Amino acid sequence: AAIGLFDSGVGGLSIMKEVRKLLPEEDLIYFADSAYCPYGIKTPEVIRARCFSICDFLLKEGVKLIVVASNTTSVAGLDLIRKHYRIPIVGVEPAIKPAAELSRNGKIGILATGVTINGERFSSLVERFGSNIEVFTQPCPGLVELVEEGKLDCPQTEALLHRYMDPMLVHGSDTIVLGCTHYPFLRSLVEKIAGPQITVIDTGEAVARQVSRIVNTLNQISTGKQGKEIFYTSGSTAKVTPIIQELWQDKSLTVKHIELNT
Ligand code: DGN
Repeated sequence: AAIGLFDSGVGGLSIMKEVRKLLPEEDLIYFADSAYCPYGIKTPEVIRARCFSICDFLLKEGVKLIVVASNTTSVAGLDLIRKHYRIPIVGVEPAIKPAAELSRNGKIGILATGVTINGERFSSLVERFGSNIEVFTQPCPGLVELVEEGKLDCPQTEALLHRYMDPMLVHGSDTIVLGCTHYPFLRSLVEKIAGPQITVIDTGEAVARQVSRIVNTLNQISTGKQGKEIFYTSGSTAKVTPIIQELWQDKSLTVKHIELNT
């Protein structure tokens, strides 16, 4: 059985890359809900309804584990879908704990979507791990859309990132958290703006380790074969295919369109 991952768009591929590194033999099914992207401007009710439709679909495809490869979606729907389904469901959250441990001056900056930052899950994370440090949070409208368009390294993206990062740099943050799964694809620009003294972190590897631990407890016999990837989108394949090909670094991969009603 495969592992299913989903996001509002292509951002969750940053998590899937790390999962692939740790679990080369697993089949991976990715669902990009591009017709509903970005989730950041949707109501929690809409996001939850999408979660149920997508999880139902992934279960029909026979997955044994689902990764909610989006911070925004984890805030809005993770608890609910965990109660509803029997298979293990892994969510993602901004790496506040590792950032607090890494920071030398006790100041960290967090880039994420508004839904993530305003969520209860986020404030409890800050309370748990950020009580001794100064946390500068910055919602970043527009960044997800730029990644969806494949504008990973262009003046427009750089200018917007500057606008979002400058205040936290002035604040003196020495550690910056990429709190949205789309942002690791902007890592080189973020690092360029931040400069060499600043540490930039994301959660991909930690999530992949957790997925790997769970998969190992499901004790299935290893196949010894390279796992396959299957990509689906609810949006236009003509638009989504080139960007998934670029981010997954495989110009020959195909993306299937699937309409999921809520
Ligand atoms: N990739 C999602 C996240 O990690 O929050 C954001 C997606 C969105 O549509 N806002």
